[in-house]
Amino acid sequence: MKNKIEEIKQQLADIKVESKEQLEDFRLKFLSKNGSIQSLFADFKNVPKEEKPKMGQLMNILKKDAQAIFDQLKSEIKSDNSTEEKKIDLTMPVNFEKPGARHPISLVRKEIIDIFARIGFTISEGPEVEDDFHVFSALNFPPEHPARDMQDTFFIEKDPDVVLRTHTSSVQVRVMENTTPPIRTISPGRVFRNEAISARAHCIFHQVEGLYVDKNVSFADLKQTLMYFAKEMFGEETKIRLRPSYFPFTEPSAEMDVSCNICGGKGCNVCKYTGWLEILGCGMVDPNVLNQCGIDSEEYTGFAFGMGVERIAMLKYQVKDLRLFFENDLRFLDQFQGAIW
Ligand code: 2U9
Repeated sequence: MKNKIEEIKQQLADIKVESKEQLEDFRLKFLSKNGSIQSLFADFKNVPKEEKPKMGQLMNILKKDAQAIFDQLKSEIKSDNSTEEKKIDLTMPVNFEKPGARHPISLVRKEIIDIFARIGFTISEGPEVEDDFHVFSALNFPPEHPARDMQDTFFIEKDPDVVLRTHTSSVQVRVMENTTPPIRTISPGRVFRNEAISARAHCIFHQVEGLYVDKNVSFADLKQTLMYFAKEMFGEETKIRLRPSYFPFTEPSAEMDVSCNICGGKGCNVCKYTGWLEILGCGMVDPNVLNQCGIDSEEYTGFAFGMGVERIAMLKYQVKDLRLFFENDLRFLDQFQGAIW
């Protein structure tokens, strides 16, 4: 009996357990009902009476030790396995570094572009540094118009013919110069005006302008196109109204308001209790402009419109100060959806 105990002790000292399967083998070999330690107890009756107390003690110690070794191995295998599982778990969500997101102006710009793209408008882009003709003369600005003044326009060289564009209409002038109607295009882009920076104005901002030139284009087409835009942008229940206005490049001209999407037209502090929000200017392209751009105003008519992207974004996101769009404070930018993938 003593030899058997020593033998089992040695086996316990030599054993190597590295997996759940080997742990189970260990349990079966030493601790189970048919295991070697239990069989010692079965043989206990054959131990001479005088040796029984000593042998009983040794057997109990052996059993306890074997159980302690088993428990220790079990806990080691468990923690080992859990780190291994973590390493290879392909279903775990990836721990991305913060990936960045689109700027609110980019989001709104894209939304506007998509709305017009759905009804067949193409996208046109052009230079930010322009000449006088494409920014002013072609668009019917008289020589003494205040917009041509240094107070309103940035000149970047001594040459008064080189200006930063004050609107993206210059892009559409270029499209008209190079295209035979029908023309259906929008021109999104950055524009520059020599203005004092405030909560409502900035010297750099973004516009989307639209132009449609074809035979028989009417004011009714303009109105319907803008109503479609307003409903897509601000919701199906949105109403529009057009107020007469003046621009050198359109005749007749109008400004468009949408019903306030905050109070539904009832009146609130966003719409200054009028129920309406001004969002864009528009009109029928002045025949002089068509002619200047090489399009026969006897044959073709057109409508045009223009809007400031910052203004639309301020209304959409309830932003009270335009300067926030230019500061790139992450606490501000983090509030907008629009991951970059
Ligand atoms: C061509 C002919 C006419 C574009 C137009 C407006 C009216 C307008 C302003 C809105 C806010 C500029 O960003 S803003 O300050 N724009 O009110 N823009 S009609 O008319 C054109 C464009 C191109 C060849």
